[in-house]
Amino acid sequence: MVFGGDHTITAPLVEAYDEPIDIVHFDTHLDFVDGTEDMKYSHSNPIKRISELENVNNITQIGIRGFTGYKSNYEEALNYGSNIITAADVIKNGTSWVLNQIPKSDNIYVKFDIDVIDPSIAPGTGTPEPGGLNYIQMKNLITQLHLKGEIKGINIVEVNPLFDVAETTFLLASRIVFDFLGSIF
Ligand SMILES: [Mn+2]
Repeated sequence: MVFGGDHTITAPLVEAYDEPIDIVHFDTHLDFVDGTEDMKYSHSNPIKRISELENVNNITQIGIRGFTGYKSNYEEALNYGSNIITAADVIKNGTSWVLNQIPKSDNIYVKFDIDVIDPSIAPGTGTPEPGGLNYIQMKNLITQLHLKGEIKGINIVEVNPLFDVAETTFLLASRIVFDFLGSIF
């Protein structure tokens, strides 16, 4: 379990595994911006970098929404074969449906960006977007992930205390960690 700040950190973390791995990615953003030669690794492209790794199989991206993505990145993620589940999909179809969309796996790596949660309860992050998941939806998803296969790791990113209100966001992030670990053990 690694607590990031900026989620640039996620691609090197996944690269460190020397076994096939499937990614479950909770985020507002696809993180599929390619970046430039002098900024190959940034907070906008960890999933793009992960998609280039030979040990990575399926990528499921959950909670996607908002104004900050480019159409070309969306198309690139689809062309790669990313399984994109929007926040609207989660709200419309429910968390059991979402869990059915995640393939069974021997090795699951979870990338958790706090901005997948609605900013009304998680304001302390750099790129908040309205229309996110609520706590119960997030809890249902995160505590049943282990039923899909062995959890190999989780990386929690983008909690920013400078933007937080009454410590709401970091308390929520730590609660999600407790829920997640509790469900596994
Ligand atoms: Mn994000």
